[in-house]
Amino acid sequence: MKPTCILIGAPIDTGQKRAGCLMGPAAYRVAGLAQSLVELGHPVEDWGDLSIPVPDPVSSPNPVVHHLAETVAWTRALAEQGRHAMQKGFPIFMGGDHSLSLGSVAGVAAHAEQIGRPLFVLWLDAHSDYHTPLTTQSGNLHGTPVAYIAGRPGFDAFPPFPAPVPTRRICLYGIRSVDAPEHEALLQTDMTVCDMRVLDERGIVAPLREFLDKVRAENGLLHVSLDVDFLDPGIAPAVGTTVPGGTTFREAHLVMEHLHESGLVTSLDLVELNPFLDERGKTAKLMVELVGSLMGRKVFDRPTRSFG
Ligand code: NNH
Ligand code: MN
Ligand code: MN
Ligand code: MN
Repeated sequence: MKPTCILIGAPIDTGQKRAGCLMGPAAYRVAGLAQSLVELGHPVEDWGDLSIPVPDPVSSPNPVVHHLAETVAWTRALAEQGRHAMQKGFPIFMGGDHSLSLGSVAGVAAHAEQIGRPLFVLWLDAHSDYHTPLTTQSGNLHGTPVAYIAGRPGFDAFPPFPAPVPTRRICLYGIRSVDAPEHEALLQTDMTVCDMRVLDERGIVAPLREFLDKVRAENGLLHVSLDVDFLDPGIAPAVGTTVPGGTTFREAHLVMEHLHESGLVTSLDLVELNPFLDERGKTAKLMVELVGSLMGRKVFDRPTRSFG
């Protein structure tokens, strides 16, 4: 029995400064995400869009940080819903900007701890998102979730992360924009950092296989966080922070196909889609197709693959 996909919309715009990501969940629905999953044989439950209460103000020690109270409120709401969804099936968190993952991964981590399995995180992104609210220079909290997940200090306004993920269980994949304070902090860790240079030299599959082998060896849960800017802006223009030199159409599908074949992925974020910047739904449709590959769509279905 294929797992039930649980769609959770999180119309969040407050983790960065360009309006439009809040239309993301609607765009995924219009692009046919649920229908595509049904065609692949997955039961689908759409739990609708989350919302937050008007948040109590919180003060930030770093004056450039904006929308801290709203982001904390989203984090709480997503963590609770995410934990609940993990008990019922395979959550797909539809953003919304990447500040969504502060909450989605918190919920997934709480579940992993409860069932006593280690959580691994695969971060498909142009950026490392390893700032804390203290180190960010833009003040945009979408640049901070990996630090929260890893248990870095500086998140005092947030609920304590339920079970911080050791950095050796986190893999950044496709990155090509890292700020100096993030770089310095990352060098102090044993995180697997597959920047674009690594993928250019080694290919898109080999480093992924190595990470998946680690997940398998420890019987881990695997959360995948897919930022639209992982993709090259030529194929995925609907994102506020385009960085040239991203993954191609085939590379991205190949990553998804390998993730499917691994059978290890247990939850997914779709983040940073800004439909206001899209070209006739091109990016939304591509993201839906990529989810299709991740959930089992194949170009040609052979009983076995033997590419080594
Ligand atoms: N590192 C930059 C910042 O913190 C950019 C982050 N932007 C992203 N992350 N889109 O994925 O502001
Ligand atoms: Mn703002
Ligand atoms: Mn990101
Ligand atoms: Mn990014």
